[in-house]
Amino acid sequence: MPADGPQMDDRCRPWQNADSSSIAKQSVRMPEIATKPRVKVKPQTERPKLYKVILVNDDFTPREFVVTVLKGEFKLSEDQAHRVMITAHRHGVCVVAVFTRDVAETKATRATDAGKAKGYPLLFTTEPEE
Ligand code: TYC
Repeated sequence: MPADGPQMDDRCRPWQNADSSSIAKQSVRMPEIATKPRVKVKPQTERPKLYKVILVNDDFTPREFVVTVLKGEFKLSEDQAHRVMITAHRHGVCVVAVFTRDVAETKATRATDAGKAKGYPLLFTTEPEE
């Protein structure tokens, strides 16, 4: 072994290879322009996905109780709550409102549980917006 320590074999230094036609030499050349500068700025905040809370009709829950739950849990006015209730009653379902996933699921569960506590089959579900 030489006095100044171990030596690299010439094959480990392709940039010093005497053969100028070798692919090895070309592959280590730095590009003249490394990267194109980014012009458009990516928005730093992405809008969260939204979820619909859906009121499902049934034959047993009293209309006025549905209205009370809609006013209490979803902060609808008497008029808004009555319209949502009557739409579900006539069509089977009605979208109550849209929220982020956590809020939608929490409100749907609380509203469904309010019916359950009174022995009613009242049901609120959630589904992602398109
Ligand atoms: N259909 C119920 C009745 O006639 C009232 C009702 C409306 C229940 C909407 C649930 O999501 C509902 N008493």
